[in-house]
Amino acid sequence: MNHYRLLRRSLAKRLAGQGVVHLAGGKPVARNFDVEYAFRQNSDFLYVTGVEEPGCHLVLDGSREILLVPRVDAHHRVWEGNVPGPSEAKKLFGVDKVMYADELKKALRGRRPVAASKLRDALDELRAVKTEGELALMRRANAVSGEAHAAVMRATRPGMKEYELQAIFDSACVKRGLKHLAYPSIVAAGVNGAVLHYRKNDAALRSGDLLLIDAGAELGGYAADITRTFPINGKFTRRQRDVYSVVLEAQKKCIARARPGIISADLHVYSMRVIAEGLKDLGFLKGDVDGLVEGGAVRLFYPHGLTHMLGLDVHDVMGGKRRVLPNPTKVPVRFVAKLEPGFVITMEPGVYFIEALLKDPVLRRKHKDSVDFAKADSFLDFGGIRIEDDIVVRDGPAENLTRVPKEIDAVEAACAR
Ligand SMILES: [Mn+2]
Repeated sequence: MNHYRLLRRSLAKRLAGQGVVHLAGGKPVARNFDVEYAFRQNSDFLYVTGVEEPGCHLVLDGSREILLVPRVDAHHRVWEGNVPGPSEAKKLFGVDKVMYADELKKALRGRRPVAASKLRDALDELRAVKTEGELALMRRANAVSGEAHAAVMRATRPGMKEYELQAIFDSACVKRGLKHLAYPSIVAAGVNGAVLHYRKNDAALRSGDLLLIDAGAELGGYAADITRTFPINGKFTRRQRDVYSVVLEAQKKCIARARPGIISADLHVYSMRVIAEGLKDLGFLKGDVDGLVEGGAVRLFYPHGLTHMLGLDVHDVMGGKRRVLPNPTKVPVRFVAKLEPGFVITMEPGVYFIEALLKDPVLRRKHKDSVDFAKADSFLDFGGIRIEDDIVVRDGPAENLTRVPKEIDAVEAACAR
């Protein structure tokens, strides 16, 4: 409870003298008659309350904190069971006062609300730097999600379907009390690994192929976002090992460089350089590394970002207007910020053999001197490799929240049966 009160105080302090803060919690969304989508609380509301019930409001007026909860009738209790009433909610959530949600007008009467843009920016600024209370939740979300990844590696056999692995992941999280995933799981065997947002998860697993799984659960709304790629039959082939080593090297080097003051976009370009060098050594790329990065040839194999913020949203707030920087690099990057202690970010380089890019006639012409397309074409059955960990930027080396095996020997051992 202290943890949420601390965050409410920080928010109120940041907006002192600018009016009253009103945050509305989420409302249930109808799926069809009498059925609602699984409720997920609004992230800003969750951030300062920890309240996972729908239909609530928070009013912060100076140091006074009012939580407003829905007024429920006997009919509601028959169907939904008990909902904490005012006195119970006051104790449960540690606020000064609890009112009913239908009294919102009364709670706000005569008070000037903070401008929406000011409130947005204050929340973006605060949410970017995680407190120790938040980090404790994120550590646990990662530990449980990591155990679920290990369970998937252990259980994977040729002949299974992707959705069976999805079920193993879900079940491992739910069994440990984490009932909600942070995002829909990507479970991609073989060529499906080259579809960046693959969601079908219904193909059969073939011996000799790789399995890419990008999945994470959330705790108190805080997300884990983890990707591993491993051999379906438990042993990497030579060419899988070669490409995997390039991605792993890029990931480890970027984690080692993720220190306060580093600009995230520069780190992304650095990851492109490491991958360009690796793909050059393997014969996919030709020419000097600067040209491969700036000319975009490496993006044919690594077409996504290296990192994003992680928190209550899996692609979390980017830190508020104060932190927005012009992109200092020549490559398009969405997340451009100077890293600060307390940022939680992902590190997720990848290499893919994507038919839509490698067979594009315009791209083939443009990059004909930089890419060995005959060699790349021979890998169109390969799929892709991504390795993603979640790290906390610290004054010293980053803290890695993700403990799932990723070294080649460790992955093979985790897959052993
Ligand atoms: Mn991610």
